[in-house]
Amino acid sequence: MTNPPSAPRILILGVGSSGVQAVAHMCRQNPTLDAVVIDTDKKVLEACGMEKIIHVGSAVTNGFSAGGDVELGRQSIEKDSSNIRNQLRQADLLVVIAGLGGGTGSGALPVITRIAREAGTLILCMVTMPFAFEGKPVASKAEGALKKLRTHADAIIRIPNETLVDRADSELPAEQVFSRSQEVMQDAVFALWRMLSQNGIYGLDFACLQIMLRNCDGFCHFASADADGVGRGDAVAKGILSHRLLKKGKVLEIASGLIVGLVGGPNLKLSEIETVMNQVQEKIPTDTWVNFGVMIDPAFENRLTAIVLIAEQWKEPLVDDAGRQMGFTFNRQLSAEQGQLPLETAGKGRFTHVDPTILDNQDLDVPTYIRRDIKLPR
Ligand SMILES: Nc1nc2c(ncn2[C@@H]2O[C@H](COP(=O)(O)OP(=O)(O)OP(=O)(O)O)[C@@H](O)[C@H]2O)c(=O)[nH]1
Ligand SMILES: [Mg+2]
Repeated sequence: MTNPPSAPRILILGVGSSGVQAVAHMCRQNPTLDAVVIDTDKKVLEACGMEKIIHVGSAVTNGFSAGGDVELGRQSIEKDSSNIRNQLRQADLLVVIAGLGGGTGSGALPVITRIAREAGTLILCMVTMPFAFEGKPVASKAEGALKKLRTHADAIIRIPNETLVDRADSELPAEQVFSRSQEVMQDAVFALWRMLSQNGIYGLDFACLQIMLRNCDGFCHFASADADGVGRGDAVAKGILSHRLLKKGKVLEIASGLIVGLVGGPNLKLSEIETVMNQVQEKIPTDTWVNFGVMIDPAFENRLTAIVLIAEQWKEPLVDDAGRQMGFTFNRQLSAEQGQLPLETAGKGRFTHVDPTILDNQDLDVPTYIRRDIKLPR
């Protein structure tokens, strides 16, 4: 699954122990995926079987996990940020995968997304939110990280662990339930790769994705449905409209942007494409930005798969890294123009009384984008 030369480079980053495991699982299914895993926990990295691993924070956690401490997770990644920056150099799209609620993933993700934004990379985060049984402190750590992520990520797909289980599932082996989030993320990653790197008969490309993600300024939702044989168009549409991850179709009603990718065999009919698209279109607001693509894959024979990526509107104000509210307002009309992050100079905090680093009459302690008055796009 390496990206063809003309295709955008998609880099998958697994962060923190569950992020490492999810990405290692994907790479076992498809070893050519371009992926790197990052953790504070040496044991997890050594056991994951991945080729590209980055161990962070050896001076902070001594090779152990961050033990649920978000601040230790943040410090660990800050100390090794140059390594991360190097990895991001050639990526057009960064897909960051983590479980929020622990120390490493929750502390590192806001830093990683900041670095990626500075590099101009399009950033999609896919994160699981804790089970209710993990308790309130874990939930609030995850929510805190999510708020910070919003500053720099172009889009975030949240997968609440709770939505992956029905009460009727409580007798299932835990391992089976836990691995469901890995499967959801894997479906989304493989679908994205297919959409962006294969030529369809009706195309979707990186620019479509970029326009939607850069303008959506909100949470995204992903779902896929699959059917075989006669009536497959109708079955796929019903699968999407009743999908658990789309809150049984309710998410479609608040979509501000929607991408639909259909993959079928050589006998895919126009009427089947219409069946899926019409049923989905009936559920979304009339001003939703919609784009779709169709791909023919001989291996699909009588099968039809639909994947949908839905951008939801943000309802809450943006906050910066320090948790302060920012004045960015969302323009619902999707356009190819980028907005700007309304960043202001923050105080130097505990470094207020430290001598500045002056070179060529410039204070290097002031971030470059402020010194040079560079507007950061979002
Ligand atoms: N669905 C699912 N979620 C998991 C699994 N393991 C962990 N999580 C979730 O991910 C969150 C973070 O856990 P980890 O990834 O282990 O934490 P970490 O980022 O490595 O942080 P530290 O271990 O504190 O350094 C947990 O609170 C869980 O909600 C798993 O196997 N399946
Ligand atoms: Mg861990």
